[in-house]
Amino acid sequence: MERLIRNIVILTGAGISAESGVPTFRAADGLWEGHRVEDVATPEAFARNPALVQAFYDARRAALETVVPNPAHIALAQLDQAWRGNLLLVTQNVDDLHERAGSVRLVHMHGELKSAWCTACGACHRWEKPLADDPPCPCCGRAGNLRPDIVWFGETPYEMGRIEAALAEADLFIAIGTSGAVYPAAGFVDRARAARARCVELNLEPSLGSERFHECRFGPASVRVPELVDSLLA
Ligand code: BJW
Repeated sequence: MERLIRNIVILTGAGISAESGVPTFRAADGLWEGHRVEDVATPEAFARNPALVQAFYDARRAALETVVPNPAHIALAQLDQAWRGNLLLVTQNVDDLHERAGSVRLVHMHGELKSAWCTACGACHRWEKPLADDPPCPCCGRAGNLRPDIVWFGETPYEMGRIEAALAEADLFIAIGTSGAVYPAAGFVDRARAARARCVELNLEPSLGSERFHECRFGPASVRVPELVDSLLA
């Protein structure tokens, strides 16, 4: 007998924002073209050359103003609004397209471009301006300590307790547009399987973890996600 679906956990990666014009990480022409992302997205790389890293994130933060949510973000927001059971949308993305589409039950496990944190006092601030000119922290007033609120390699992702709790109760786990190259997110499918959830992957092509899913549907997120949401709400 098929299990009744009440609790849904959705994991999104860079692929869901690709059709909005936000580059992915590991494509041939991706964001870190010519570099291994594991070598550059680290606290050590920031310590070596803070000006370069700040300029890179300033440019990506500014570029958010030129992109809009696509039908995949919009469909997930409709699901969030209509679904009466538990739902948690966990995004690895640092863009703000899920919230601009209207998703509310949302966790940014790898941080956000539009947030800055002060390494002197620990405060986090919503941030839409550049950081390269070393502005003072609005909380402690000290300059030169604000960094992008991005989870780099070796740092702890946000809200892991909430995510683990949702995975332990999941009936349905859906991974969308993620390569399965980065842990702990790449291991969520195993947590969901341990909870006996049905696991569905939506991706343009097979990911590193495809064989761990019960079902894979290949194609652009802007098509596959609205299809799946329609079937869940039918
Ligand atoms: C489409 C599409 C379309 C295209 N439609 N699809 C084992 C267990 C735990 C940790 C580790 C482990 N082994 C190693 C680690 C450590 C490390 C790690 O994973 N290393 C790997 C290299 C092996 N992980 C960490 O350090 C993490 N922290 C950590 O583990 O702390 C310990 C801890 C764990 C748990 C609890 C408590 C403590 C931190 C990882 C931080 C990752 N940060 C980054 C960079 C941010 C900087 C920046 O933005 O510039 O986050 S890495 C980068 O990769 C970014 C992304 O969020 C992340 C995932 O990438 P994503 O989204 O999958 O993108 P792509 O480009 O790889 O794939 C795109 C996909 O879309 C492809 O599949 C396409 O086919 C598809 N696609 N167009 C549908 N139109």
